[in-house]
Order: sequence, then C-alpha cells, then structure tokens
Amino acid sequence: MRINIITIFPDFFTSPLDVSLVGKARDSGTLDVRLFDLREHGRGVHRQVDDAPFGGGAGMVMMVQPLAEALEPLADTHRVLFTPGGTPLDQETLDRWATLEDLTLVCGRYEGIDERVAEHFIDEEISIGDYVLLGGEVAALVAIEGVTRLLTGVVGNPTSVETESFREGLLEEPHYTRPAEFRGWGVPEVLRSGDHARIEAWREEERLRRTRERRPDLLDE
Ligand code: J9Q
Repeated sequence: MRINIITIFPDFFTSPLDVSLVGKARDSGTLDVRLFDLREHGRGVHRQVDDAPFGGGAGMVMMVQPLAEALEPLADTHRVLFTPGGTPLDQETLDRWATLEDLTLVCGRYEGIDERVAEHFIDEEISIGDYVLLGGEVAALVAIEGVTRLLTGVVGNPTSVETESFREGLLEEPHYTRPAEFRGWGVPEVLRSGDHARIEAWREEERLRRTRERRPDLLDE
C-alpha cells in the first residue's frame, strides 16, 4: 500500500514513521509512505500557502492554488482531508482505507482551507475527535498507524487484530501479568484460579462494567 502525505511540516513525520511496526512495514515494502512538502507549491519568494479570509476575520486560510497543484497528480488516489469539521474517524473507516492501493492524507490547518479544495480535490473530510489541534499532521499519523496494523503480515498474531477494542463493540477487560503481588496490590483471584469458564465470565462482566462506566454511548441500554 502507498500513503501520500501533503503537509507544510514533512519533518514532523520523520521519527514516527521510522520506528515501531510502521518502520518495519516500510522496511519490508508492505507500506510505501511518500511525503509532499506543500511549500514547494507556495506563492512568491516566501512560498506562501495561506492568505487572509474573504469577508474578514481572524486567522489565515490555506490557499487553493498550492493544494490544487499538489493534489492534481494524485487524482487517481483516495484523498482524505483532516479537519475538525469532518466525519469522525472510526474503525470501519480504517478498515476501508486498509483495502486501498493508494491513499492520500492532506494535513490542513485549524483556521481552515479554501472550500474549493474540498469541493474539487478531496474525496472525504475526516476529524479524529472533538478537540482542537494546530494542524492535521497528528491526525494523519493516527490514520497511518491504524491502517498499517491492518496490512497483511504487519501484526504477528492475526487474532489480536480481530479481538481488540471496538471489534466486539465493547471496551477491553483489565489485564494483569506477574508478579501476583506488587506493593501489596494483588491480582483478581479468579485470574489465577485456572477455571477457564469462570475467567471468561469474569472478563465479559468486566468488559460490560467498563463500557457502561466509560463509554455508555457504545451500549444500547
Ligand atoms: C486539522 N483541529 O481536529 C480533530 N480532528 C482533526 C482536527 C484538526 C484540527 C486542526 C487542523 C485537523
């Protein structure tokens, strides 16, 4: 799979793309990431990519021309713009993106981009949550990590891809490993009982308890 990134901060991506399973996926050729510096399409000696908004107001707006020039050669890819006004990112969206040959991620900036970019050069506008960032770069990294773990051969144990949070519509139960006691804090007795039926019943109850407490929106209760 190829992922193209359009950004004014290509350096932002260096370390995150070099390490962990994303770095391994790139080394093995499973994932090909291409960074495009939007400033190469900027206007004038300052390579300007933003300008004051028509109608007035605070902040700057990303200009249509640099983004049009950057996106025109990528017209045959699936083009995603990260913006706080987009559709919320979810696992279904990542699953869909992981089936694509060529995905393009456009990192906007908070004040916004000229609407003509979204109208003519973007397939999908996506938000990663209801909070304010400085730009779409972190959102693009979220997408890359979420997609990469779905690519064939990236995650060793294929069942872990299927059984994680959100796959069953519930949060995960708490996990423990050795030692059985640390600073007087023990591990739930049931997990050391060897009774697999009891253990599975406990885990299911904990998944429900946790989901009810933290994410009632995931339950139809
Ligand atoms: C580009 N706040 O916020 C939440 N999801 C995406 C964003 C975002 C932002 C600013 C710029 C994306």
